[in-house]
Amino acid sequence: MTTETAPVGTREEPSDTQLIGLVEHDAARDPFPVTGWDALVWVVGNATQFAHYLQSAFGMRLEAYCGPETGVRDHKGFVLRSGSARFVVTGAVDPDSPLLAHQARHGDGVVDIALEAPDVDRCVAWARSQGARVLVEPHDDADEFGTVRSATLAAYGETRHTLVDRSRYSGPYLPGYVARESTFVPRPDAPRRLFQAVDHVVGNVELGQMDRWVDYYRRVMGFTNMAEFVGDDIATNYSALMSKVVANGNHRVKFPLNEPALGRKRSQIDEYLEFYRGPGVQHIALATADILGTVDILRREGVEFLDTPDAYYADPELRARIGHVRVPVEELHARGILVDRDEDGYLLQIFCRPLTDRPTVFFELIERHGSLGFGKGNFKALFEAIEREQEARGNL
Ligand code: TYF
Ligand code: FE
Repeated sequence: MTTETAPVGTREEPSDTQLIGLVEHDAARDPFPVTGWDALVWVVGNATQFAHYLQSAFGMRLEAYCGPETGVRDHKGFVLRSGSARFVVTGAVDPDSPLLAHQARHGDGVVDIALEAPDVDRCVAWARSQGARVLVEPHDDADEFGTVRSATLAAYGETRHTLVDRSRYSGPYLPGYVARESTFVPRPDAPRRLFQAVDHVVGNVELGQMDRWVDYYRRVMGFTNMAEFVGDDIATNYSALMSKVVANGNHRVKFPLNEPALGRKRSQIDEYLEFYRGPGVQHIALATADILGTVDILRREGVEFLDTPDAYYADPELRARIGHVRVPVEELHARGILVDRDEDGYLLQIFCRPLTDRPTVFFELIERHGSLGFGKGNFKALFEAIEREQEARGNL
């Protein structure tokens, strides 16, 4: 009730169920029980500065660090948090670090979508029986804070899934990392956090490979299809991509998977695949309880968003379809925030421009009000906006 009229920046934080759309799930009957995200691990050209950007612009807080000062000579690692979202940003220190080869080929990006798994050995045994490639066998890492058990599976491209059980560990991240606090001082008017959780992580795969990867997540990880998809019909008309979504049992982990479609123009997915040199993470949707306040602050910090044309908000069909949302449409218009409604409720969303020098990975902000979808009603406006950017880059 009160949140309907609360001014920007003062809304109360909803539960995870409201925030990201959780469902009931019996983990005991799951062949591959995954309970949530553990971390998104990045490899970047300059971890020191990317970690600063995630703090200064996106309001994340530093929690842990590894590097030469802690005995790690190869690279630096910064562990950043916002609500339940954990990002680990790594970058080479040693000129011979293997991280440099990865960064040279792919640019800055997400290398590991690490998942929280209460029984790593059971997951790996199941995954192996289903034909998954096990990159790192289940093993323990220990220090004075206890033991972490983990293993790593191969996913699309060079992306990995490390399965992490930290139930016997009380340290700040992993053995090898030490607790470290932000030296960054938030502005006095800044909200406690700009986003609360990771909502979904999208993968781009090569032409004809989407169904193979959907199948992989279903067979190997016991994930199920969610209703939302972009099929052939939409693809050829305007989107130039096909998309399906898989989710784990409780829906905390949601993976939309895109492949390029042969449309009128060069697909945005092809642009990604060219610049990332293969499949990889395309966007990370960050769940926020106050997308208006968050966008205002991000814009003030110089974060750039895709433009939404005025015609989007003037469209009488949109106005009729979305009905009543928590703020007047003018408030969304002023910020370029998109809105979509389905049978379960509505959502607000907006997309950042690419985060790095290459036109590859970007963030989405999403505020859910019952809708479990991904903004299907916005696909046309969104894909047209992406195409305008592609054209400006000379890649259409
Ligand atoms: O995650 C989604 O499905 C939405 C829509 O290149 C989307 O955020 C799909 C593909 C794309 C950008 C956004
Ligand atoms: Fe998305």
